[in-house]
Amino acid sequence: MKPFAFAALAATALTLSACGDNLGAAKPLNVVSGHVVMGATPDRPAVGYFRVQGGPQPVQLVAVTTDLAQRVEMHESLRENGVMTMKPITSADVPAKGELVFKQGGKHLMIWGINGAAVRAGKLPMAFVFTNNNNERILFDMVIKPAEGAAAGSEAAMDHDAMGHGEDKGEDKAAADAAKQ
Ligand SMILES: [Cu+2]
Repeated sequence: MKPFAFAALAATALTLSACGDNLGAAKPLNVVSGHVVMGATPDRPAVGYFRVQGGPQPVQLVAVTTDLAQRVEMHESLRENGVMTMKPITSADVPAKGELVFKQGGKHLMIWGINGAAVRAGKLPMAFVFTNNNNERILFDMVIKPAEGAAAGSEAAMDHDAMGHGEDKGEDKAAADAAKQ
């Protein structure tokens, strides 16, 4: 093959692959939105909600962390025998080209002891850790919102310390919340 012909072919291949990438429009794995709602009182945990856009491959979200809070847990709210309960989860699936949503009444973050400076700044920088690429970490600043008016059924309205441990007080409250719906 003559050098000129080789160069021409290589250029064609480059053009095609660039074009293919554009047409494929494969969206990358990413955190696209998210916010934190403060607890009704300072000793109550805040809750976090967010949306993850799935990439070309299915992955799992295995942790959400921050340096500016004492503790973060992933939870899932469930209705069992008419009673809302919640339990910690260790991972959540992000389907390929789909999405993972943490929202009120479903999967959510519980966040204890958010740093006062972060609250005043109105944002909490968080790292989302996934199973792909040796635990890819995606950073996202969660907007911090004040406590809601303790809406029935919201995680903020629940007694998280009692949830899932069979304590009577929390379950009675959850049952009362469930009955209102
Ligand atoms: Cu919870």
